[in-house]
Amino acid sequence: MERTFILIKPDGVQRGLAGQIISRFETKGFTLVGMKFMNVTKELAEKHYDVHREKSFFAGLIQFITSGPVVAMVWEGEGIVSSARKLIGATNPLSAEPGTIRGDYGVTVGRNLIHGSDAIETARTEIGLWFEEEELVSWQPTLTTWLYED
Ligand code: D4T
Repeated sequence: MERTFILIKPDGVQRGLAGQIISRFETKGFTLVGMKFMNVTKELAEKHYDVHREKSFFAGLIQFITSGPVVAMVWEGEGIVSSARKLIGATNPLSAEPGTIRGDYGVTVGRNLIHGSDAIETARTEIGLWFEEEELVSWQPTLTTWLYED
């Protein structure tokens, strides 16, 4: 089953939106397999956003991600990588559709609440960066037969 890495950023935590954001993934029918509440080191933040190292917003982004606790999660489900990106919405919350997390709760790109892996391969890399294998819990929700056909 496909997995993705989801991060509730410091603004999501500070604004008390963690529960509502988690709820979106639960009610969609996805399965939580890993979760931790943590501060992010500069080293981890820089590795996570390595592709943006040369961008003008990189320093501000690292400062923001390390500014307060985050909720790091791994979720599982059929087609979850692209589906999670749809639930999250466009990078700029003002362009994100109403009904998406960023569309409903955010107003600026530098405070866009949540991160989700953009591809299956990226998800694998990010899960490996943020979690040890033993921190992930493989389990079969009893609801599965009501979410998936045989
Ligand atoms: P993340 O990676 O946080 O899920 O965001 P996206 O995948 O939707 O968008 P991204 O990689 O292009 O941007 C990464 C991160 O940088 C912030 N950002 C982005 C910013 O502060 N200023 C900017 O101009 C851009 C483009 C927001 C998300």
